[in-house]
Amino acid sequence: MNIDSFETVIVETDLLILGGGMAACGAAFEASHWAKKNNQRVTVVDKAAMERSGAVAMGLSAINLYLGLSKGNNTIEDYVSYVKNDLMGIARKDLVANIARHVDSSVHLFEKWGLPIWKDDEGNYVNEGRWQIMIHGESKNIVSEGAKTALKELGENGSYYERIFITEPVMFGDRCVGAVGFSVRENKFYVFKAKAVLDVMGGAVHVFRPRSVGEGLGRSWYPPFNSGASTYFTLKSGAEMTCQEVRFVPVRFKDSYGPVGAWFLLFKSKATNAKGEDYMETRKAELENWAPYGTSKPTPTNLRNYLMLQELEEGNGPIYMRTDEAIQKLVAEIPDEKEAKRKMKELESEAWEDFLDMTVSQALNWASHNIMPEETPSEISACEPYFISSHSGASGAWISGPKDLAPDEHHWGYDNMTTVKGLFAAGDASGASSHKFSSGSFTEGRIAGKAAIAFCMDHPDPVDISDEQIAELKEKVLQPLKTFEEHHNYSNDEDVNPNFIKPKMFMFRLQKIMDEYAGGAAVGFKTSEALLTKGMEYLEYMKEDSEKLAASDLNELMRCWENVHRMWQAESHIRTVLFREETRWPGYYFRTDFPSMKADWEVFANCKWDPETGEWTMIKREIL
Ligand code: SFD
Ligand code: AMP
Repeated sequence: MNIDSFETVIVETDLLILGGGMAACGAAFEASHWAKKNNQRVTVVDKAAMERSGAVAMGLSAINLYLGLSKGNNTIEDYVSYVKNDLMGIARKDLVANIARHVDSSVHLFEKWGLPIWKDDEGNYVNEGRWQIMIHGESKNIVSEGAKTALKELGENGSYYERIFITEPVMFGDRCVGAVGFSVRENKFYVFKAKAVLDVMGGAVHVFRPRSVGEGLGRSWYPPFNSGASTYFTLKSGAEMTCQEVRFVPVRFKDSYGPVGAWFLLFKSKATNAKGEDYMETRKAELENWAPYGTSKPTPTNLRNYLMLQELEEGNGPIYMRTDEAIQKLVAEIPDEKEAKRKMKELESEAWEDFLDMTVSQALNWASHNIMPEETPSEISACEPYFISSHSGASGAWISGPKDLAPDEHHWGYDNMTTVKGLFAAGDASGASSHKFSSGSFTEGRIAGKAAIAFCMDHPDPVDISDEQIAELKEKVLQPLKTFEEHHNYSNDEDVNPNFIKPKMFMFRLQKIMDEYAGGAAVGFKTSEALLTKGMEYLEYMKEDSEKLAASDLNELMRCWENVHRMWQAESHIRTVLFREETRWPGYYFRTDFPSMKADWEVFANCKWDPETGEWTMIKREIL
């Protein structure tokens, strides 16, 4: 592919929203409202089609954040302490409270737009758990339609671009003034000029070696197409990051990655070892070692994992989700035989719908193994680590909180602005505000979208990006195509060539390093300074070899950049796990050289990369 054939497309806007997922749709909806009032332009850019992009591409079976404030079911303080406890004390109260106070209105919006939410006989939402309500799957179609409609109502001031892969931030001194990327369908290089940029490109998957292999390769819980673009974008702009060590290791139905929440919360199911013992009971003494968080209810997600890992280490696997016992128990509670039969039918369909709504491959796994959940338990296991701050992880950008809730140290002008002027973040791209899920990410996008429009109005001057800057970035972004073009005839197999490395091979090597040295699934999530330092050594070679990535077409060009983004996520993770000299989230990772929690590490571990010097700085930030 001849890179000279690439046209350069320049798009000017006011607010540039990078990503087309839940947070992006919230931002597009809210920002369009304020942009209309103030004659501002809003542009959304997604690497895929918004109806089917991001983590909610397959649909969801529940909305995992709804407080029911108007009904007095819960208070914002309840939710803040729940999140702080689940993350072993490490959370920004101001950010979590800001999302919690607005999220119910977003859910009501989804319902108004047509999302079918389960209702009981009195018309109340059916709760899966204290914070979670059940839905019938197709939320992303409905939410993206709402966002696109809002943009259309802006007329020519509203636009969205799909199938554009964003790679780099564009800086003007200490301010972010845009982004560059390329079409994954045509030979076009895109330059977006903007007064404010909102990074909402999701989390990172496949940084660690996945459990799935061969015919199952690519199967994961969080989507493989969220590849760390958010982290790379904010790091490269020089923004401060937080909680890069706080990965999320979800426990899932084995091999097909089906979620467990509905089984534990709605069906009240138990998980046991192969002998049928409930390890959350038999091992609860261990939780004392992680007080006060370990002894609070519910038990933090990582500690639920940890007790299960101890069972496996002692050879008591496999671990089973007792779907059979759960359903039979619910049916046994109904004395009337006819009513009990009707309930059994209802529970069977709810059990299958849970996965057909969200993780179809789990339903396929059951079908292909002749598993009837009401008769046969299913194996569950801890997956490979993910970087997703909207669930029970916390990694993302360090952002400004709301003036009325944040301590002075945590507010610097505009809600959700990073430490880089004009650059905002939300959803999985912003850190230390866990358990926001689809509804909370949408809501945080709304908060950031409104604040970013205010920033645009306070900075009315058009931004400029020089032709030299554009030429330099175009050269860099398209380099893998040039490398392939120059060398692919050297050998008779396009994938084996001493002059370059193909993206898939590059990814396999990165995943191997992270799995073996940074505490992946293969080593029981254990690591130490010695292992991490060795891992960093190998990452240095990866950085050198990334200069030799080769792409035979646009799809491989995207794969090249996805893996460069993953490599940066990997580095910020290793550096921060090294920096935090304690073990705070056993079940996510365990430092064998610092096997317990320490009071002097009850802080945020932040990091920063300096675009001028290429130096990394590690920073401790107080929990306020
Ligand atoms: O229970 C670029 N999530 C669930 N949330 C719920 O509320 N209920 C559930 O039931 C949930 N379950 C669940 C969930 C996720 C997954 C994968 C499964 C099951 C199987 C979590 C939510 O999905 C999650 O919290 C939000 O979606 C996070 O929102 P956001 O906006 O931070 O991320 P996104 O939606 O993935 O969007 C990212 C967008 O960025 C685009 N993108 N665009 C341009 N250039 C690039 N380089 C880009 N890189 C990425 C993507 O295309 C996407 O549009 S349960 O199991 O947790
Ligand atoms: P998951 O299916 O693991 O993605 O979880 C979905 C929702 O249920 C999230 O809000 C989890 O925090 C919650 N959840 C899952 N398992 C449990 C459990 N054992 N106890 C309490 N909450 C849980």
